[in-house]
Amino acid sequence: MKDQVDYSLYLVTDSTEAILGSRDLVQVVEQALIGGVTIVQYRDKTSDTGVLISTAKALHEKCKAHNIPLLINDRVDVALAVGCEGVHLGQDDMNVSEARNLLGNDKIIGATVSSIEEARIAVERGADYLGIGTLYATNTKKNTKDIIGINGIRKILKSLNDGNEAEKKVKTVCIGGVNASNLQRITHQLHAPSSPSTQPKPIDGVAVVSAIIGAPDPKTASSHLSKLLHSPPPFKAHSTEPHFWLESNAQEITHVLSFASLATKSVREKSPLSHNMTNLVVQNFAANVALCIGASPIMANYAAEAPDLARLGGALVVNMGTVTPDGLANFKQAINAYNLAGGPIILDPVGAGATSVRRSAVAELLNNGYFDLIKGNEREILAVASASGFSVSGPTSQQRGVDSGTAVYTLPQKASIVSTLALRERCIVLMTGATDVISDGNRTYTISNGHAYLGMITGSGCTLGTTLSAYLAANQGDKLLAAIAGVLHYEIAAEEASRREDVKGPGTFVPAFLDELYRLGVKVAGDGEWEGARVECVKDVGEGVLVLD
Ligand code: 3NM
Repeated sequence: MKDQVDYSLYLVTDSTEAILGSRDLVQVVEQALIGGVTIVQYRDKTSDTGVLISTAKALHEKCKAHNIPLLINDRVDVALAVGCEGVHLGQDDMNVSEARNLLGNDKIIGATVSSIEEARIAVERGADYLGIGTLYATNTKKNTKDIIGINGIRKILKSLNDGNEAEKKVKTVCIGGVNASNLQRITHQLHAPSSPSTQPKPIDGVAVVSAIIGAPDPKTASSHLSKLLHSPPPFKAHSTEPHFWLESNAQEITHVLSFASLATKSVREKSPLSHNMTNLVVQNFAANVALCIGASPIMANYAAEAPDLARLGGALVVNMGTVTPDGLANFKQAINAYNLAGGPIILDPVGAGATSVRRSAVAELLNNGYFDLIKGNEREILAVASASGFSVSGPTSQQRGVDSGTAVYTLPQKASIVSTLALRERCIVLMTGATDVISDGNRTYTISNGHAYLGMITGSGCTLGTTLSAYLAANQGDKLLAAIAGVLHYEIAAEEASRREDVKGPGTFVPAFLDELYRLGVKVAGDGEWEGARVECVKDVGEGVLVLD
C-alpha cells in the first residue's frame, strides 16, 4: 500500500493568517483535493494539541473520501490519535527510527533533509520519502537551514542513486518556493543525467504550501499545478525527437547540411525576434548582424518588457558582458518570462571565469532558469561546468579578460566537456574556438569554419549569440542542428568576407562581414546550400574530464 503512494503533488498546509487568511483550512484542503493534490501534510506549528487532533480528524475524513494519504508534521502522537497514514519529521523533530518504533512499518514516515549526510541517515533509519530543501528562499518558512538550489538537490539525488538499495528506492520531493511559474522548469532541471549510461534518480514530486493554500482559488491552483506536472515544459513543447546517428558519417553530414539550408530559409521567412540583453559595446553590431541574417532585433535590457516580447515567438540572448546586481535581476526576470513562453534562450557567459562575481552570477542564472543553448570559449564553458556542479580534471587556467586566451584542452577533451555538460543541463553547449565543438549530450559535432579576423574585432562572440537566437527561434524542432546552421552562416560569411579584395584587415572586415552575412543568407535561402561547410561528427566521446563534485 505504502509503495503505491503518489507523491507528485504534495500539499503542505499552513494555518497562518499570512497564507490561509481568514479561510477555513479544512475547506481549503478539500478544494485542493478536488483539484488533484496527491498527498497532504497537516503542518501547524502553533495550535494546541486538542485543536491539532480535531483539525487532523476533519482533514483525514476529507482525505479518505479522495483516497489520499494524510501525514502529520512533527507530531507522532497526533498521527496516532487520528489514525492517519503517517508523519513528516524535520531534523529537530523525533528521529525517524523512534517514530518507526511507535508507528510500525505500515505507516508512511518522511524526513526533511538538506544534505547528502542527512539523506543517508534518514534512509538508514527507515524513512519512506525525503522532503529535500530548501530549494528557493520562501516567505512561508523563513527559518530554513540551508537554501540548496537546483544543484544541491541534484547532488542529493545523485548520491541516493549511487547508494545502497534503500537509498535508490527512497521517494523524494523537493520543497521551497515551488509555484506554477517554475514547476516545469524545476522538474526538468532536476532530471539531470550524470553520464550517458546512468539514468538519473527522478524527483517523485513537488511539495508546495503557498502556491495552493495561499491561492485565491485552491482548487484551480491545484488542478493547474497538476496539469503542468504532467505536460512537457514550454521550452520543450516544439522539440521533435532528436535523430540518432545515421549509419555513415557521410549520411550524417548530408543530413546536417540539408537541415542547415532549410534552417537558413526558415530564418529569412520567419524573421524571428532576436531579443538581446547585452552589453553596451556590442549593441549596435548585434542589431546589424540580426538584420543582415534576416532577423528582427531588439536591444531591451529592461526585464519588465520581457513578458510582452517573449510572446512574439522570438528568442532571448542573455549576454553577461557587463554584470551588475541590477542587470542580474533583469536577466532572471526575463529568463523566467521566456521559459514560461517557451522561447529559446541563449546564455553567453562572457568572461564567466574571470571574477568571483561572474562565477556566482553564472551559478545564480543556472539555478533560476533553463537555457536552450550555452555558448562560450573554453574558459567560459569550464566556468559554467563548475557552476553546474562539476570539478574539472586536467589542466585549467585562470581567465584574465573576456578574450578567449590560449586553448588548453585537446579536441577529444573538449568534446567530452561539452557533451557531459550538455547532458547534465539538458541543453545544447557550444564551445567556440579554432574548431568549435557543439553537443546536446547525445550528438556531438565539430565545426572548423571561421576566420582569424573574428578574433580581432569586438563583439564577434556576442553576435554569434544573436545569430544563434534567430536560428533557434525559427527552427525549434531540432535546436542542435539549428545551432550548427547558425554557426555555419556566421563563420562561412567571415571566410567569404576575409577573401574579398576590399578587405585589408579587421577594420574593413567588419562591413564586408555584414555584407556577406546578408548575401549568403539570401543565397542559401533561395535553394542554395552551405558550400565549404566543415562539419564532422564525433561519435566516440570520452568521459571523465568533468567529474561531479
Ligand atoms: N519546509 P512554499 S520550505 C514547510 O526547506 C517548508 O524544509 C521547507 O513553502 C524546507 O511552498 C517550506 O510556500 C515552506 O514556498 C515551503
